[in-house]
Parts: sequence; C-alpha cells; structure tokens
Amino acid sequence: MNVRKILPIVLLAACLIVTACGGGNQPSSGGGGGGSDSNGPSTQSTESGGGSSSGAGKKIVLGFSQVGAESGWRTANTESIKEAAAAAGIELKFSDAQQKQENQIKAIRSFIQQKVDVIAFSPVVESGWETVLREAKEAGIPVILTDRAIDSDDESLYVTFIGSDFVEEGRRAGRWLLEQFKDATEPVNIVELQGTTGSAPAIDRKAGFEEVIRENPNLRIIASQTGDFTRAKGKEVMQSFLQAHKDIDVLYAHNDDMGLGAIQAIEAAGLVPGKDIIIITVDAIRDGMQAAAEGKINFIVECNPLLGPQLMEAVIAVVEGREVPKRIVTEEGAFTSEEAKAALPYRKY
Ligand code: GZL
Repeated sequence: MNVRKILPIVLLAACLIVTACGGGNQPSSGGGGGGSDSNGPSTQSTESGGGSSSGAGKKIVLGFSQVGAESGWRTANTESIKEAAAAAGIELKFSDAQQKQENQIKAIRSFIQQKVDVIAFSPVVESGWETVLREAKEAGIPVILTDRAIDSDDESLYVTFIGSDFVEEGRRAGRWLLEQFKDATEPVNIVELQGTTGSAPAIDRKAGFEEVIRENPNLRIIASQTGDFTRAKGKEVMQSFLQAHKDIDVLYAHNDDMGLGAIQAIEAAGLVPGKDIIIITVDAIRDGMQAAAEGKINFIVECNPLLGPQLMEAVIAVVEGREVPKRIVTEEGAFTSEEAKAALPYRKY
C-alpha cells in the first residue's frame, strides 16, 4: 500500500479523533493570561487559549465578584474558581470586593458594561441585591450565585445557586455536641463566634445549631458575637468572652479561622483548647484540620470551597442554553479529632 495514498486519510481521521475526544471544554495548552485592572479595588482578567466558546468561536467571558480574602476557605475557593476557568478555557474577569457589598455591586455593574456572557458572585450578605440583579436581567446577562445565597423572593434574578447547606452544617455541629453532653446534669455554657453579620452562613449555621441543641435545656449559649470570619477578630472577641465569663465549657465558631484565633486567646489565658474548652468549628481547611488532629478542635464540620468545576459546568450549560437545576448542593462531611488526623494527608485545601 503506497503510504502517500493513505496519508491524507490518516491525517483526516486523526483530526476527527482529536476533535471528538477534545470537546469544547478541554484544557488548552495555553497557561493563564496576565491580569489587567479594568475596575474596582482589585479586578483581573485571566484567560487561556482554546476552550469554551459562546458561539462563532468567541471565548466565553465570565465576570466573577468574590467576597474577599478573609479566610483560608476563601483563598481555596478563589484558587478553585481560577483554576477551573483556565482549565475550561473561559476568560475570567475576577474582582475581590474586600468584604464590602458596595464593591460587589460596582463590579457587577462593570461586568454589565463590559457585556460579559455570564456573571457569578458569592454575595457577602443576603440582602440588597435586587436592584443590581434586575440591571443584569435587563441587560440579558444570566447570573449564577456561588457559595452564599441571597434573600430575594424573585428567583428569576439568578439561574442557579451552587453552595453548601449551611443550616445542615449547623445541625451537624449541634448533633455532635448533643451527643457529647447527653448525660449532662449541670448547665453547659456555650460561647459562639458568628460569621459576618447578615451573611447566609452566619444566619444559617446559627439557626441549624440552635435548632438541634434546643433538645437539651442544659446546653445554653451564654454569649454570641460576630468575629467576621477572620482569625484576628476571632481572637479579639474570644478574649472578651474569657474576661466576661469564667465558666465557658464550649466554643462554637462559624469557621476555622475564628476558631484558630480563639485558640490563641484560650492558650494566652492559660487554658487548654479542646480540653478546658470544647471547640467546634466549620470549614475543615488545612490549618483547622491540623488543629483538630492535635486535639485543639474537637469536631470540625466540612464546608467544601472547591466550587470551581461545578461553576464552570453551569456557566457552559447556561451559554449553551441547557437546563441547570435551580439549586446545586455541594457534598461535605465532618471530622472528629481522630478522623481529622487520618484525613489530613489527603486533603486538597
Ligand atoms: C461558607 C463561606 C464562609 C466560610 C468562611 O461557604 O461563605 O466564608 O465558612 C468564609 O471561612 O469566610
């Protein structure tokens, strides 16, 4: 068989095979592009070659407004979104709001002006979004909520909400504590470090926890205050709790970072975290899991930050006009100290 005759057929077949296996969303050879400030306190555009298109070969452009960089969870969430956008070949316009709602609103308006294909964001608080989301709707730009929800009744303002069930996370924390103190005959004094005031995780983690511990009247929250999800504020508020109350038995912190800050305050007060004061936190980031493995955190509820791949799948589906469920709940678990020690080597964040 003359090789010259079959070469064109082989090349054509090879092209067909590559196209069939590659699909529209395969990682391209290009790496992430450079950043450029287009608006807001810190906005950058990153893109990679090839990948997903919004028709006529044009690359999908996603505008994403992130809450900030307040915690280890947020850092892991941002990394997941940037990596998943690059892998999907989606051009990402990323804005960090530094935990200010007005910065998120400004970024969303900028994305509308830039006529991005899709807008996604993690709402720093639940309320105050309807005006700007109506502007996105009037501009014909679909909106995806990730991580945190909004309290609007108008579900037409967003296509889907991808994130955890924070009420269930609070219930998980409550159920473990209920079991630990099921035979308690004396009051069990709990102090609570709440997340950012008005945010969905702070509201819902509190609600879920209280719903469960209500079953045992000995379990009582004697102090509750926001630590804004940060390590520094968590330490500061725990110091004030320790000064005001000499009989604290349990700390329930809405995230690991506040719990880790509180541990510094507890140790500075000459107490042993995990023994003198039982500690429950939420997130299960690496530093939290390390503290749990050391017995300083007794129970840690997981809140999965790796939402990037699910977000990009939803973005592509929306652009391609495919149906997307209104609610996509992320899978997650919880760890005792022993379980955290065993899981730590395999954790991605
Ligand atoms: C939860 C996320 C919360 C984390 C905190 O999905 O919104 O915000 O629990 C983060 O660590 O700051």
